[in-house]
Amino acid sequence: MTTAVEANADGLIGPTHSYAGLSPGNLASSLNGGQGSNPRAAVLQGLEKMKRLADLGLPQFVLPPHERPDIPFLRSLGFSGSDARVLEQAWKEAPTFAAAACSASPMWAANAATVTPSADSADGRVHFTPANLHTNLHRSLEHAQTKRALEALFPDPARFAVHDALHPVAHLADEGAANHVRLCAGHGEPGVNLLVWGRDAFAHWDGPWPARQTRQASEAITRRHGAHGVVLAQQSRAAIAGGTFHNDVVCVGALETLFHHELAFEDTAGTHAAVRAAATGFDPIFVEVSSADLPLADAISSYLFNSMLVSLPGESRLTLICPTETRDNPRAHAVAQGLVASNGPIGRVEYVDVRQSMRNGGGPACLRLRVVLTEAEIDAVHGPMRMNDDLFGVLTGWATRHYRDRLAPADLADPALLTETREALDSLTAILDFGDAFYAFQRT
Ligand code: SUG
Repeated sequence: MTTAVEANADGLIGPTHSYAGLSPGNLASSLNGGQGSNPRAAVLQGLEKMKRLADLGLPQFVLPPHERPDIPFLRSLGFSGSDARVLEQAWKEAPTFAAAACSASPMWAANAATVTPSADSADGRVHFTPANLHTNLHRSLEHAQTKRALEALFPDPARFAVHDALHPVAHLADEGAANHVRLCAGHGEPGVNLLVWGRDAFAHWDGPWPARQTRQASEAITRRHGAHGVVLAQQSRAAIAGGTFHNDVVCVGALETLFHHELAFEDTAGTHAAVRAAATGFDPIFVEVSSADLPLADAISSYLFNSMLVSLPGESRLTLICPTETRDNPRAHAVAQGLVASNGPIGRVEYVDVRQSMRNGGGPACLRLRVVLTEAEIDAVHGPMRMNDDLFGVLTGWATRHYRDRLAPADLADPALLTETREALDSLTAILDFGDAFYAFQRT
């Protein structure tokens, strides 16, 4: 039996972090659209969370922000001249595209890719498919740079396979690991890969909000990864209608435990049965929270389930790492306390402050990509991207130097922000040892 651990790779929040109301069906994004943001507080909150996980004994990696505003994208729309002029003209003539080009959305690394660990893949490598994020314009700009970042972090093709995103078309709309939960007896043992899809690519979709993941995308990913232990389940239509734009808003799992809201799946009994049937060497434990105990609206506003469920070294029960919004919601807090008191699989609940991200619908679970790695695989990862006390200190100083502590929506059009962002990213590539051709602006 191989031993392995569940590492996390978090998206470092970028200097253009803002609230632009870009994601219909994500209630926090719509509610806070147009408000001012604090990119410096945002990145520091993200860094604190990464440090906390590293201190708890789990390998933690950093994924770099993308280049924003995305000038190459705006040029592809026909804007020309200097970069400053491209930005100015785009904001004047096509403000929706300009706003999309400025979003710091790559911070939500749960949407970076779907990952199949080596214990579950046909060729014994760890497989990654960057998500095409086809449903939202601003997010569809991410996958090529995400692939570059994953190749930087996982450079050895003998151990890691970083695929292209699926063909970017509505039939294959894919949102990555936000709709994937892996259950297992131990991280290094074969697992059950539960993939949750929102709509069938060839059926009419008439929900009030987009269903972002197609069944066909999930199938294609597991096929190209040669993934074993696959269970496909339909996300409940009611959950999507209520604002569950990804399954990870109402469901999280770790080891044998699947923790979810009553309304997570269209067919809960069928999903449980299929997970049980696919599990080899363990009995899955389902911890289901009823709508009576926690109405869906509270589950979404408190983000109880958008938490990190982790197995910490030396602890027999799991720890749930929730956003402070969970503690602030009396019903969600009562459920969290009940879990700990119950003698069930979750023995501890901790809280982290990621308020800046939360206001765009991104909780602790959204900010991280889980990657199960063996010791040998960890040794093959690009070391400078691993969080430790030194990197935490360096990145905290870097963010404090380069990030604004206030950003109004109109500031996104400021050409000085473009210059500041590039300076920050240029210095980041030196810190993370990427060479000087990682970003498009460095290659031109
Ligand atoms: O895709 N919000 C992101 C939040 C992603 C959360 N991820 C997971 N649940 N895994 C989204 O909706 C809002 C950007 C804005 O409106 O400015 C945004 O993209």
